[in-house]
Amino acid sequence: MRRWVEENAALCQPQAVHWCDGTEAEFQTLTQRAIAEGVLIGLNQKELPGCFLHRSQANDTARTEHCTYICTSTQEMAGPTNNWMDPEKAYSLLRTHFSASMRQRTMYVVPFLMGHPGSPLAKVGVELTDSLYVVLNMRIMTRMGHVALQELRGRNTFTRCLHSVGNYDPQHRYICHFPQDNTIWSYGSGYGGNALLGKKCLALRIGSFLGQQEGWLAEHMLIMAITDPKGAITYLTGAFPSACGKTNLAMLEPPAQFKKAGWKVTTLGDDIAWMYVDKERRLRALNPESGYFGVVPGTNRKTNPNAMEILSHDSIFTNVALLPDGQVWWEGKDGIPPAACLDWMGKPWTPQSNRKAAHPNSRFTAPLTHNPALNERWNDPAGVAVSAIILGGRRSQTVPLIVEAFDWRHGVYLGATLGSETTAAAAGQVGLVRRDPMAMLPFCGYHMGRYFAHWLNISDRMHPEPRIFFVNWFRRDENGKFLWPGFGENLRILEWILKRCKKAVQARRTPLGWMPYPEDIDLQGLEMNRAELEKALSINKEEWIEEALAQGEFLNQMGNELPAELKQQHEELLHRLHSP
Ligand code: SAT
Ligand code: MN
Repeated sequence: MRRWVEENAALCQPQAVHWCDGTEAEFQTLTQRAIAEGVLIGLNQKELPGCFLHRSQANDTARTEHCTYICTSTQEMAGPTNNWMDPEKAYSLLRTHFSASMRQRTMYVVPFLMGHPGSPLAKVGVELTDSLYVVLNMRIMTRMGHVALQELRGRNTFTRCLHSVGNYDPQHRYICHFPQDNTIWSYGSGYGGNALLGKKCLALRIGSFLGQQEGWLAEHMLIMAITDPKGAITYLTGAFPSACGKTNLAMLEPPAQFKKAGWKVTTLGDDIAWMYVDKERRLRALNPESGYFGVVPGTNRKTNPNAMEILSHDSIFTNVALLPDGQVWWEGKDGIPPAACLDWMGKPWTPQSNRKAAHPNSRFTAPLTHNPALNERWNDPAGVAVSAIILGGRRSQTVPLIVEAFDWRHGVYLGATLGSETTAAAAGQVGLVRRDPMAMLPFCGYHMGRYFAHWLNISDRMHPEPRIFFVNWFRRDENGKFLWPGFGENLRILEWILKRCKKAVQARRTPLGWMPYPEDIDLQGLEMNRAELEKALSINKEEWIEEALAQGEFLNQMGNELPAELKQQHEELLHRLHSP
């Protein structure tokens, strides 16, 4: 590792090299340095103790998927859904960019651990970066410093992560993954998913590649626990594309009468799940991260009270608006908009300004332990046994509120064909339906067809398999009104899921899968009647034949790597849709 650091220091030519130890004292020192360098702005320490604001470059506010590459020895290994670059070409191109890129800057050496100390699944990475913002965020999002070096002892490998913001030029931005070398080189961006290399780059792209070889799953999933009034705890994981409410679902606050009856929801993770099959043949999930990097806009006491608590102290805000009194504001916060503030770029803003004050992809970074509803097993290296997997997308039409897969294979088909409208979490147009299998389209580090096969195969080792469900909280009526209230009320759907897991409720067979009888969803206390629920659950066959054809077209891109089982699932779906 030392040799590798020296080599890269010789390449990037920083004026200093700082080895991070991950201590609180170091965090304080580096925070002060970040303020002095203008990387962080101190906030009102009375109202928001330990909180700071970071404003990114205006052109560096989201993941840039078109600059993200999987650099495997053949293009075929990366598959049809990834950008590919020849590794030699990528190394040589990026070497020219990294060359002297840290002149007059400090290179921070950030050892970090994804997963729990002592866990066989845990992975050690070392990120070399010239961004203090990255260092401070890595300290929250990963187990950083001494603990990672400790883990490195006795291992023969670590993920080599090299990062420089360069001059933030989007024309020269590259997020390159070399899974065969266990290496990540990221240049030209300081944004979370592009620059905190433990997160999407290691825990998902490199992770999924390793998972396929080693027989486990690295997934873009939340992990949550639901305690019912009898005290029984059920663990669920859930895959949703970025900015589709994963964090809100993971931290769900039960509606008042559910709370009174004894329902409780606790969180293990809000973004990434590593899952493996244990000796008892059960699927177990753990969260390799140690913090949240959550979307801020829309967060308030009603939509996510736990997140409001989490970000109320010792957290880093990115690209929110700054109030005159040193507090922060964003669209969808409780209360009325401020008369005046500084927007996410630091420009004066009033409600009359014809633009958002906070960036739609503005974020907070805070430790897991801030969460008042943190599940007590969050730090258990064995993870938790998963009873159900929930998949979902953002679809204003066509896709019903809830469907249960007939079996594991059908569930894999539902995941493989998941469609969702694009959001501000990635650069590009917002609101277009795109296929995002298992919400992993931007994060799968190898051929997507082989990833489907891996999902199908892993069930051979499981007994029983978790049940798989598909939800859509975002369906709207002809006037554009949401058909389902969402947020805490989603527990009403989760309750049905739990009953299905316990075989405590019947379901009706539909062409799409098992669906609830409307009377089995508890609507008490909602301003919503059965007819409206039926609308949220309705299936329009014509729309669905079109949808199924679009799914088939997407699957065909996998060519010879499309597992025969999924082809068959597709044909069976069409057959069911065409049956009277
Ligand atoms: O990629 S990030 O981790 O920054 C956020 C997301 O898109 O899920
Ligand atoms: Mn995510």
